[in-house]
Amino acid sequence: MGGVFGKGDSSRRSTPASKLEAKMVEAMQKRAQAGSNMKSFNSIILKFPKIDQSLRNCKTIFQQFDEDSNGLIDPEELKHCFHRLEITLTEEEIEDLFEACDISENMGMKFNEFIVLLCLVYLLQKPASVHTKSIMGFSNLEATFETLVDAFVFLDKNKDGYVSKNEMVQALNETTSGERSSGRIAMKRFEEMDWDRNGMVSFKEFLFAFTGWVGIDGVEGEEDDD
Ligand SMILES: [Ca+2]
Ligand SMILES: [Ca+2]
Ligand SMILES: [Ca+2]
Repeated sequence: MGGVFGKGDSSRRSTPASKLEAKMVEAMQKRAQAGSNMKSFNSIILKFPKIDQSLRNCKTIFQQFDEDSNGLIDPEELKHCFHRLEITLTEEEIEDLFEACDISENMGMKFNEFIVLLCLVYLLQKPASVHTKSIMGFSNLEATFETLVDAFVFLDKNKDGYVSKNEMVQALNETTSGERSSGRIAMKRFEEMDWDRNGMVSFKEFLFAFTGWVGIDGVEGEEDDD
C-alpha cells in the first residue's frame, strides 16, 4: 500500500503523490507568501559554494547519528536523531519521510538522503516554531536550508509548490541576457531534477538534484529502470 513515490508513475501531474508530499506543497505555498530574497537565477548559483560547504559540514552530524557506523541511518537511528534534535513528528510522519527519502531503498538513509530528509523536516516544522530558536540546533544548517527553500520559492513562479519547465525557463530568462547556451543548460538541469519525469519538479526532487550538483556523495547516478 501507498508510499512508493511515483517511480515510473507519470499519470499525475502536480497532484501530490502522497500525504507527505501534500504537506510539503502546503508548507511551501505558505512559505511562498513571504516571497523570495533571490533576485535571479545567478544569485542562486552564487550561493552554491556556501551551501556546498555547509552541507559537507553536515557529515559530522550524519556520523554522529549513524550509531553503528555502517554508513546508513536506519529508522531506529533516525528516531534517536529526531529525539536529540527535539523534532516532534508523529510515528507516521517519520515513516513517510523515511520512505520518501530512502530512494536507494535499502532501509537506511545515505548521507545525501539524510540531508534531503532534514531539509524537508525543516520546511515542515517551520510554521510551528514561532521563535527562531534554532530548530535543529545547527544554525548554519538552517540558514542553508532556508536558502534552498528560498531558491525554490524563486523558481516556483505561480506558487503551486512545484517548478515546471516553463518556470525554469522564465527564471533563467529574467537573468541571462544574451547567453543562449543557458537555455539549454536550464533544460538539462530541469531534466536532472525531474526524476520521475512528470514534467514537474517537487521540492524533494529539487533537493536531491541539488545535493548531486554540489557533489555530495551518496548519489548513485541515474537509474535506468525500464
Ligand atoms: Ca547505521
Ligand atoms: Ca509552479
Ligand atoms: Ca517530477
